[in-house]
Amino acid sequence: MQTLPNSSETVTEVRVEDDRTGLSVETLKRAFADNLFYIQGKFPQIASKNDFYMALAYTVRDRLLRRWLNTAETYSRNASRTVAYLSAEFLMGPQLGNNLINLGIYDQVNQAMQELGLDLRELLEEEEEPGLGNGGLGRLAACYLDSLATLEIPSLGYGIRYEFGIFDQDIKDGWQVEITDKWLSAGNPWELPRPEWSVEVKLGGHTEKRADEHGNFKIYWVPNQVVKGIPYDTPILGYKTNTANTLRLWKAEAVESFDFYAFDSGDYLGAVHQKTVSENISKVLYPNDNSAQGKELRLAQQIFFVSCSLKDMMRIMEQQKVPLEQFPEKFVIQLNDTHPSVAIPELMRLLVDEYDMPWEKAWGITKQSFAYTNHTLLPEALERWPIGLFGKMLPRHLEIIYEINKRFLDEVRMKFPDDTDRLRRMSLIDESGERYVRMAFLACVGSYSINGVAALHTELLKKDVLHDFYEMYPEKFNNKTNGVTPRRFMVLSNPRLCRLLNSKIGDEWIKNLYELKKLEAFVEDPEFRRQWREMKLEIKQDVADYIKKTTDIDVNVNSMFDIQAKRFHEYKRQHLNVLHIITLYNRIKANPDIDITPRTFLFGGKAAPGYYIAKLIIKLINSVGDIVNRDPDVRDRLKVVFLKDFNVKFAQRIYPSADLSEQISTAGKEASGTGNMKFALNGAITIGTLDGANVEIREEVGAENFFLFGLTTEEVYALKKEGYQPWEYYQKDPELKLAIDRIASGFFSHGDPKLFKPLVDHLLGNDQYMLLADYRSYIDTQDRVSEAYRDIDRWVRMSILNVARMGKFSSDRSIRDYCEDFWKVQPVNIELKEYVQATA
Ligand code: F58
Repeated sequence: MQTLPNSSETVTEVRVEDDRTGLSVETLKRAFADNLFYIQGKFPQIASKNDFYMALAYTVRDRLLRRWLNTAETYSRNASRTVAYLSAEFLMGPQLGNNLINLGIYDQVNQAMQELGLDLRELLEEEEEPGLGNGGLGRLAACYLDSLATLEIPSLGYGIRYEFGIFDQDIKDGWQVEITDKWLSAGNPWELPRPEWSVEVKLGGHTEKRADEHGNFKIYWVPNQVVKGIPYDTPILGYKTNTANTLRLWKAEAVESFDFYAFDSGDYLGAVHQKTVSENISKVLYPNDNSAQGKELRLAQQIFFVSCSLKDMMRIMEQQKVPLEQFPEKFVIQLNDTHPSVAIPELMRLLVDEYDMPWEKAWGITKQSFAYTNHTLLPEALERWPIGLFGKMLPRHLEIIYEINKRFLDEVRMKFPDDTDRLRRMSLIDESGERYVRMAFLACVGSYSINGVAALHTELLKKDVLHDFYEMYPEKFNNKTNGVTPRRFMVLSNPRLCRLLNSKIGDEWIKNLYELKKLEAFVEDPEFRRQWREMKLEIKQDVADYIKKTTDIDVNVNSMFDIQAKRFHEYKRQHLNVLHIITLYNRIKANPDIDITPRTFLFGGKAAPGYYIAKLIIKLINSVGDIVNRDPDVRDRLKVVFLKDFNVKFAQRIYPSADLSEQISTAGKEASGTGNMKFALNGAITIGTLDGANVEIREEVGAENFFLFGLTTEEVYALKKEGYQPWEYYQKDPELKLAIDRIASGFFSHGDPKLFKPLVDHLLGNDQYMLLADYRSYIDTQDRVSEAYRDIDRWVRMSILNVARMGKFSSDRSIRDYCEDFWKVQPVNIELKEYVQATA
């Protein structure tokens, strides 16, 4: 107890819960009612579910704001070294539930809502998720923001505030139909616009060499378009810390002066057109996963958010009085793949052209500031921009890239004299036909660190895709195996599992996932195994109810839930899974009394709208489901369900219910995978190839708790080299032949053999992803899976051990690795200033 200064009487200091910061049930209820009234302008009798959701979201946001402002103030006062995570995608998923968990008030809010006659779960369902990403890469960025805040690392996420995120998926007659995602239509309570920090970005035009006022010749860029970027900030709260970092997303708008000019000259329609063109930049997320799209608008998006973000960093430095020379000490810029790599010439341009810095000094700063993460080995996903298109939009950047390239090739020549072929291979400009800028090479030259996202992936980068760069700069290469946040993908999504874990090992694991190891001590406890089994059954029942409600299909919760949920791509081989389903079906048809382990096959995932074969695979799954689910011979032993519109919200629902996780990509194709981690953390057993992070998951959980099949990467390479003949596999294996023949004959397409012909032709033609080569191994392994599932006690042990041994795959571990290895950023503790009221 304190006395206030200058008080004559005894004054008692009483801490009163403020309506905007208090965390007790009573205060939360009061704040909620207040927000419903003053922000939504509604009273309970006429409020919609969305009004209630909004009132609650604002109640939670108020509590974030206090932490957020304290954090910002501390970073600003200390001029803390900061990670700037640049990503074209942040697949955040719904915010409310996660913020409740991280604030530690989920139970209080649940009770508050109950007392008000509302159901928290229904309100959570109400939130439109910000789907500002395609899949793994965008979701990884979101997990990393959660871990950065939890580990109290000063950081900023920079990206684009797309008006339309990833499309919603509907299924009509078995086909995918895309619907625009209108995530902002009901308003976004989590963001704060910051128009005072808007910046301008130039596009197009040409460059001129002119003397400045001192008679020195300089390059001037005369653009033909200028757009304004307005930052929208979202607080990112760590788990049970006071740290709330910022996700800053840029929205494109027209620059007023441009409109005025056109209006003045009487070109009204021209002015309006100009405005639309500018706003288009942040209109829509490109919906491609693992393929680059060489579109002008995409390049405009990249330079737009990158330029806005760099200028924002410079503004922050100025405000904190950090000299520009110290850019690499103040910021480390992590490039999430090559999409933001145009930041390298843009930083050069800012330093050289706008701050008059000599080239050598600017280059020294630049190459100490950037670090590059590669996420793919697929050649079609490696970005390259045609010189013509690039130069038209970014004439000055192209000149800068030429200069970087010239100096870089001199370096190569020094290190490898008389190796002209190497110069051709390593040039930042691909001159083999139409000329292109190679963005991955630019990222390698301009960064001090280059990392892959799983051990195997990094090795393949060094050996293959970036081999020349590895020889040139071996010290730059390192691995950072991906991870996922246990807050969203366990605590929030799987409360039943968490309760069981907490009852045995406490809740330390939420911050230190290696603590899960302690579970191993209970694996021999039959009562614990019974609880585990019961828990899984309850979760499966929930999902079964959801399936019934959304598809009207009955599924048997005692059957094995065999799930493949991820983007659709041929290399991920959802169609290999289908070949297994058809094989089981054929066995039943040949022998209706066959003893088969009942399975429910669940699929979820979107296909890029322009990727025909991927969409045809979705159609095939639905067509096979139509036949199998209705065939009386099957007697409910097999069910095939395609669950539409797989997104973050839906992922959280489905991962906990899996018995078997399908991670069946062709070896050497999946950089890491992160769904594989989410399934295993929720107790699914993996059937998988030695690809991406599967290799490390198997290492951790033990070979006996993982179903391995298929060719290794070396075997894939070798088989390709010796001339792979899929036809031979087809001819040799009667089960394989029958499965493919059934598809080809029109058995699943009302007798129409044409429908799936393109798919069959791919498989029997060159079978790029080697399904036929892996088929037999996959089927035999699936037979072992079925066998194992029959011994449910053995299965439960495997499931427990999977969870117990997955500690490595927390995104906290990944982020710690980044920090210690090359970010060199320290945690900063945030003190919460108390709100104190005094009464006599
Ligand atoms: C994914 N890449 C990898 N790219 O495929 C996956 O193995 C890895 O786990 C994940 O990154 C995280 O490291 C991926 O999702 C994209 O979606 C890009 C979007 C923009 C166009 C090019 C592909």
